[in-house]
Parts: sequence; C-alpha cells; structure tokens
Amino acid sequence: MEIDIPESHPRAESLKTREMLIEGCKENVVAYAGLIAHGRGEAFDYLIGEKTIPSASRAVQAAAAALLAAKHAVISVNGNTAALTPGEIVKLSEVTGALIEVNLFYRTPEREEAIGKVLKKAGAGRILGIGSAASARIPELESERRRVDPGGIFIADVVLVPLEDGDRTEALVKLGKKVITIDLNPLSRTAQLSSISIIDNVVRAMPLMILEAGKLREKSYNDLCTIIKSYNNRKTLKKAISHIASRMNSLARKGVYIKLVS
Ligand code: PTJ
Repeated sequence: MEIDIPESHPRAESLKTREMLIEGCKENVVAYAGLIAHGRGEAFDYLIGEKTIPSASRAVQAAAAALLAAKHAVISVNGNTAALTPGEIVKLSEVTGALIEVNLFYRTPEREEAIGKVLKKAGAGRILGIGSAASARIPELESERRRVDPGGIFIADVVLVPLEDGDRTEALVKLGKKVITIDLNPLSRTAQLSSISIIDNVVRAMPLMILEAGKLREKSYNDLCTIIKSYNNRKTLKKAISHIASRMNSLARKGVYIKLVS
C-alpha cells in the first residue's frame, strides 16, 4: 500500500524515509530485517534530537580525511544505505575516489542485482561485490558478509560501513583496516569497535561527508594525516552518550509538552 504523506505532517520527513525503506523492501533492495534495524535507528535518533551533534561533525571530518588519505578506500553498501542514499554513495565515491562494493548480511543474488540496479540508476560506474565477483573470504566470519571482492574490501585499507553488524566490523579491524561507520546507536558493537564512528543518521551524515570531502580534497597528505591523528573515537562515543544523557535529563527536568497548533 502506498501512501501520500502530506507536507504539513509534523513528522513528514521521517515518514518519507520509512516509505523509501518499504519501497526498497518490495523491490528486494532492503532486507526485512532492514526495517527492524531502521526502527532501532529511529529510536536513537529521537533520543539524539534528530540533528547532527558537534561530535558527529568532527567524526565526519576525520572520516572524510581518512577516505581521501587512503590508498584503497571502499564504500560498503547494504540494502538500507542503497535505499536511503544511492545518489550520495555515488557522489562520495566520486569526490574521494573510494570504490563501491555491495556487501550484504542477507545475501541473495536477487538482492545483489537489485542494489546494483539502484546504484547504476544513481550514476555509479564500476560496482564491486556482485555475484561471482565476491570470490574472496574474510577469515573468522561465518555470515554471508564474509564474501568480499578481492579487488575491493579484501585489499582495502579504509572501509566505510554504514549500518553494519558488529561481527564484521570486528573482523575488518582485526585485519588491520581502518573502519568508518555511520550508526545512530553509540552503544552498538559496531560503533564501539570502529576506528571512526559517526553517530548520526545516514541520511544526514552522507551529504555532510560529501561536503567535507569536497573541502578537504585540496589538502596535502600530511594535513589529512594530522586531522586523522588528532581524532579520538572514544571521545566521540562518550560525547554522543553524554549528549543523550543530558538531553534526557533536561527534558525530564523541564517536562515534555506537545503543544497543539490551534
Ligand atoms: O542489507 P543487508 O542484508 O546487509 O542487512 C542490513 C541490516 C541493516 C539489516 C543489517 O546490517 C543489520 O541487521 O544491522 P543491525 O545489526 O540491525 O544494525 C543496524 C544499526 O544501524 C543499528 O545500530 C541501528 O541503530 C543503526 N541504524 C538504523 N538505521 C539507521 C542507523 N544508523 C544510521 N542511520 C540510519 N538511518
């Protein structure tokens, strides 16, 4: 069932995002579990206040610098990210030179093809990881995410994995790769294990990363390394958690009242 979301609806943006995922699910792009994952993300976004917090902006800057300074950067694409930000994935790949690879937890040939189609429609050129191209294996991983492209994630030094599962993040970090994630939950294993965790909605963070990469593009390799070295992921996580805690405390003190518009 498709619904028309009136622009005047107080939560129009959030409802539109949901519709994109529901459509993506019908088209085999998004896994059923992707809808559940989104609900979890929405809950954290409510707590954060549905805006990019300063510590996330700092992580975005470090992430853009890491993608630009990388020898072999890869953007790992799952169903949710393909449904929500296909154009941004392509733009970020263009600005940073990172390759695009489809890598799915719930991997089926139909979903790989459907995601490839969405990315092509958004302007992507080469897409790694589809079908027999995902012939390499990440050791120590049992999920379907162990299957990677030998010319992509397998040899990457920096991997962007938005909305990731913790096991693969752990495996990639153990292989010595720098892992960047975008995850609304600062307590998730992925956020805790990644090298750079952007605690923000992928819908807000991807455009910011494109902007930031555009600004940093002309910087020297040494300048990029200085930005990366001065970044501290533990601080980012602590700041996100204390942002949520103090926001909740303040709302608990003041009380929350939704005013009706007369
Ligand atoms: O497409 P596939 O087969 O690779 O499967 C993708 C999902 C997302 C289903 C799979 O990776 C999964 O099950 O992920 P998890 O373990 O549920 O983790 C998803 C994380 O992303 C959770 O911590 C959510 O809070 C977070 N999240 C959900 N929506 C967003 C988000 N973070 C940023 N932006 C969002 N829009």
